[in-house]
Amino acid sequence: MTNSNQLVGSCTRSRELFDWVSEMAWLTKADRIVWCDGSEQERQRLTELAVATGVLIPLNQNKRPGCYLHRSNPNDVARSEDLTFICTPNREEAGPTNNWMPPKEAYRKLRDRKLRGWLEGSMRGRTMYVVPYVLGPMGSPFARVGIELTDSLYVVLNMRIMTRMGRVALDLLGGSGDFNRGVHCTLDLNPRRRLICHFPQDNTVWSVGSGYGGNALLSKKCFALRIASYLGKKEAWLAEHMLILGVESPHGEVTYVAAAFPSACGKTNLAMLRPPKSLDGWRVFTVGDDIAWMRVARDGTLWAVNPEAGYFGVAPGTSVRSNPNAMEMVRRDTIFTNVAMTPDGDVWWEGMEQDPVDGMLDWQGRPWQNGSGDKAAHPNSRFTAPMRNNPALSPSADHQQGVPISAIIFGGRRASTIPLVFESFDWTHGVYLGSTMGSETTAAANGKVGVVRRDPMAMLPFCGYNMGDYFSHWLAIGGILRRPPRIFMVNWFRKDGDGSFLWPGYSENMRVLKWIVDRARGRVAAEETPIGCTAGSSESRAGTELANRMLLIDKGLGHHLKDSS
Ligand code: GTP
Ligand code: SPV
Ligand code: MN
Repeated sequence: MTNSNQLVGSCTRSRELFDWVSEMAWLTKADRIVWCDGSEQERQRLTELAVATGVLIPLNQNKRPGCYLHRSNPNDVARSEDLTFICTPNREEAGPTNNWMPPKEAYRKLRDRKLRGWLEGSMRGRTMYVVPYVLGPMGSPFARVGIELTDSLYVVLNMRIMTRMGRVALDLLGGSGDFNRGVHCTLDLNPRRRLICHFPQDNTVWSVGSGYGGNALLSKKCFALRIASYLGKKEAWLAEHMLILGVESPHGEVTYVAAAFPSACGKTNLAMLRPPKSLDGWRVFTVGDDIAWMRVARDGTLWAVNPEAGYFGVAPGTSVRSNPNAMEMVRRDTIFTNVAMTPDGDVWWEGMEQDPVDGMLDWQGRPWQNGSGDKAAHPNSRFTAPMRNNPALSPSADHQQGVPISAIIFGGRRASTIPLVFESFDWTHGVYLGSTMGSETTAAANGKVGVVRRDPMAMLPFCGYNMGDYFSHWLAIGGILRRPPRIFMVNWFRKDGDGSFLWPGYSENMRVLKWIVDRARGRVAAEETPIGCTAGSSESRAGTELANRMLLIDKGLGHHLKDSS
């Protein structure tokens, strides 16, 4: 331990960080402590170790330089909402939509010696990595420091892509004790000893028993959403499950839009959209693909930063046709999780639009037969890629103040009822639409897929406090916005009687984006209906087949309303 303690001492000027790391090392009885510096040498060293220990499988380095495959435990392939807890002194603070546990009970369960707490001695024989990271652009007044302690090499290497990780974070922290305290331990991956506990009052997250994505990369849903939403409520800002994009018109005018869709409902795809040929001259740039931190500026406008530095994106359905930018992005420096592997060491997944080749291994590493009915890639298989590799990355992605938001979009996955697009009458009505939003469940979380549930603002699994207070907070933010963004509802997922999508989606969503931008800039009229403003005559005048289809889908809703009234 002397050696590790020396290491501890030499790495931080923060007494509180030093004490906390020492305390956790003592609790978990980690054999070694490694402070991550974020350097390229470190990446190489840890990657070699991950390959040697079977954590990562090298892919074909000619085809995909710097790319690796990870196969997670088959019982650990998605977020576990039922094992995710908000631990506040009162149940009321967690609210009716969160699992709740008193902090004392959670801490006791995980660290009490007499009760053989799960973290006691949990890293014996293992290495504890200290992963310091920054959320938000470097130099931004909104940037925050987190430290994740983990015994998982996979987590370290993912965090390196997803955040600004290493020395930069310790430098930013300096002697301060203001950082998110994340403790992650893989344990034995027994689902009965799996728990993701958030302590908002302590700026702390303890996650045990899972090595998968949102359960284990504590910067993401745990800190940047659940804990940050709590901080946002206290400090008058918003932490949201939203992509951020910039739309550039043919005249070079850029409009920034934020959009909240539930997990696996199209954020990454919309954020990276490449417009269709028919809308020549329009361009979309990605600021963020999953999380937005938004503040009201002194002049009453809303500004957003993306706290992350990489994308943890859904693989299935990603193809040269649906998301060419993503396909380019994952050609290098990418960690794939639970995708299928071809005999020449490349990756494959359903919806890639490349025929599966013979001799593939499925996501569990078993020989896969085409036509067997089994999926080759897990439906929630993912890629972790640095945002720098995104050909559509916005030049504003690193702006310290973020970008000004002109429109907010809410959207769910709804086979029926909800039209393609409509606009709220005002902020309050928009908050109502977002808070009553429903969406069909997806493979991003454990449990049944395709069941409609309420998912307010796509935050049901991610709001770190009482959902009722969260709605009030949105209304209060509206009260201090002098120029509130317009709020829209979209649904790319309406189906016809045969179960086919009515709307082509993907690049064609640019048509809807264009209408939203034109509305936000006040240059196009809309039709007022009982539910909000719709793209009426103006779009049909455009006369294209798709514009008419857009209108037809909305007219479908008109009939629905008439039928039910
Ligand atoms: P998380 O990372 O879980 O938060 O998901 P996300 O919201 O970023 O979803 P993503 O863009 O990764 O899309 C999820 C799935 O929806 C993929 O299989 C996509 O192919 C599919 N999808 C995305 N956009 C569209 C669309 O416009 N139409 C249709 N039909 N499917 C879409
Ligand atoms: C989501 O489920 O919304 C994700 C993936 O973005 S995870 O990080 O696993 O939560
Ligand atoms: Mn997400």
